Amino acid sequence: MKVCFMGLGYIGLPTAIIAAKSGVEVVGVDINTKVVEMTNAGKMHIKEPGLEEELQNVLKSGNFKATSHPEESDAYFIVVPTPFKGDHQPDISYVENATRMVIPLLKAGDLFVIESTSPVGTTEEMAKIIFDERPELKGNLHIAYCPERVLPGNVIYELVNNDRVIGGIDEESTSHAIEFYSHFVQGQLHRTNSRTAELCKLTENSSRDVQIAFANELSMICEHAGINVWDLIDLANKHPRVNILQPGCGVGGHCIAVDPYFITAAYPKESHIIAKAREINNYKAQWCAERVKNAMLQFELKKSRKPVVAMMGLAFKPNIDDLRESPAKRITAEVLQSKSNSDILVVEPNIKEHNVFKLTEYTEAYERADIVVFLTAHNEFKTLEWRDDKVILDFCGIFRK
Ligand code: SAJ
Repeated sequence: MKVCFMGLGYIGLPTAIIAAKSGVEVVGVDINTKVVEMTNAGKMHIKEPGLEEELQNVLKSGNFKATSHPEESDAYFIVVPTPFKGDHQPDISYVENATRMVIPLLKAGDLFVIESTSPVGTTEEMAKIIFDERPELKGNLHIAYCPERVLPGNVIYELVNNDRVIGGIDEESTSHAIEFYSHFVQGQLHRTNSRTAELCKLTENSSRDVQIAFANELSMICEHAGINVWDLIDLANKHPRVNILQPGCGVGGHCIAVDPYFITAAYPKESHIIAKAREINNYKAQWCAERVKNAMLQFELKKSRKPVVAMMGLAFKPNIDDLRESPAKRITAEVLQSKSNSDILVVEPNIKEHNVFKLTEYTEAYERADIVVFLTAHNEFKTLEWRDDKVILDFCGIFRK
């Protein structure tokens, strides 16, 4: 069996490698020639533990190669980004372009699967585009949607072990897609239709966004009430049916901060909580930035000099080097732009250098700063001792019990 993965990004590349490892012949396609060259040279263009070694193994086995153009195969997987454009409307042009690239190669009996996070109805829309161009394939092509669910940093394990939801445009399509995924997925493969599978992916990430918004709202209430939010949540979670997530400085990354808009854009009148959660999580970052600027002002009034401020963490979540849609980065940029002339030290232990921010080593920044702002709960920061001689704004629970 030969399969073609359209897109060698954060999900496409690992999935293509794991599929090749299971014995399938895999062609990985990317429009970025640099990605193709690096991949064929056995070098990862994304950071994911253990994956480079797996890439080198499948290259050696002859089961995998990267290229810029799709090749005739038995199955095609669309794993390209679905960003949003102005006013939070989903942009499915990458999915459509990748689909159009494979249309001339399709033959009767082939499998066509979309994995990219997509608005409800996208799979049916792509099926229509395919059958408009190739009407003779109607009834002879298996088309399905199967969203990925892996957590960056734990991708190899989760690709194999997570359950998956698979929805075809008809029963036979679902069965064919399930058969393919059973080559390398050990988790359960759950049957549904394509529209339910599409909304299921959006629902998973929106659910997490709503739950984080609840924690973030509590953190702002606690600030006013003079209550430690971490203690409060720990205590509330002692109830057998309560499980509150953790507050932070907002929600980042390219999934949870994006996917809920695919629901709110399509169902604006129905999606109240989902829309509000996005607002709250975005507002939390703004609120944190205001608190930092306020602390700087207070310091200056009290001490009659500008404070040295340490902004601890730029990544969108702990212990990774990914700055995409990061609230920590947004807050740091806003504090830097506040033109206070204070000395602002930027810290991110997971990256060596950055083209915008001059980075300072974390222990040095902690030592030098008058005001320390914890934005991302990296493990390194948890080794630091609380200091009474500093103003500490702990937005991510570094010093929680
Ligand atoms: N966050 C909090 N408080 C928490 C948990 C997370 O503030 O208690 C913040 C993080 O700091 C981060 C953001 O939420 O800024 C998102 O981080 P995450 O670890 O919750 O999720 P992602 O974006 O890395 O991956 C998510 C996962 N989805 C769910 O857990 C429902 C993953 O399984 C998906 O595959 C991925 O999105 C995706 O690609 O859609």
